[in-house]
Amino acid sequence: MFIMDDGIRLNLKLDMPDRMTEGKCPIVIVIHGFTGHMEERHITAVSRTLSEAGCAVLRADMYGHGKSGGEFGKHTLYKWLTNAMTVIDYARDLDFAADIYLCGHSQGGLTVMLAAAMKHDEISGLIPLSPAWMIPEQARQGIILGQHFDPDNIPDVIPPWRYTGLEGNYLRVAQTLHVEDAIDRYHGPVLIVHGEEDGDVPVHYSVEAARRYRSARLVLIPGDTHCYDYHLDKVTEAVKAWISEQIRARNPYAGG
Ligand code: FER
Repeated sequence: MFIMDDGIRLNLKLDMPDRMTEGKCPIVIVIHGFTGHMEERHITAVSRTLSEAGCAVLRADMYGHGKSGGEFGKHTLYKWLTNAMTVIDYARDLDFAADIYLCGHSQGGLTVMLAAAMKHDEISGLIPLSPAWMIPEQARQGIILGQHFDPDNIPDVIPPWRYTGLEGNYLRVAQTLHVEDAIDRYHGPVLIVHGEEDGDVPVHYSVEAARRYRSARLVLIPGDTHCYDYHLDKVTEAVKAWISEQIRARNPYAGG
């Protein structure tokens, strides 16, 4: 289904939980990474696990990605953030939605970290998966996707690499974001999962984020990559255990 975000069409997919009691359930918004989309293997696996654990799951394609509107080359983190806020508002207005959780992978993990800070009063828990929260810091240092650029003279189009056509405005926006402030503004429970052999986002960023959040659990997956090529089952296991604890903690008298 599609919803509109100020003229941009956002592709959403809602899956209801396997079991539902009393007509209400938690809802988890799940956001893919840079160049990703909602049907990627790791996104669908985590979403499925959340449904099995009793959550409604709302997957969303962000601006310039998947089946949503906008051009890839014109996407920025500001656009993804306003998209995320629109999706959160949509979820909040669903009549079966109880608590709202956010989950995102990589650049989607960064997005949900920032969105949770903005909507800290509405978000019951946060699941950044291998979050790429170094993007703003590296944009200030002059690094993107492992390539160097002059951070004070940003080109109109980011020098060609694996992905073509990404405009310099992506970097100008990223340079303004300060993720530490966002971490400090969110006090709810957090689960961070990261593969120890991640070649795209170094694992130490998650160690640092988990230390900085007021209430975080960190699950590191030995031998695994950025998109969990080897141990996706360990990711879903960690997510299932954590979300079940959150649901139980918030509904102490519920059965099951
Ligand atoms: C970068 C490192 C990682 C970057 C993006 C990522 C755009 C994100 C990857 C992902 O979302 O999977 O320098 O710059």
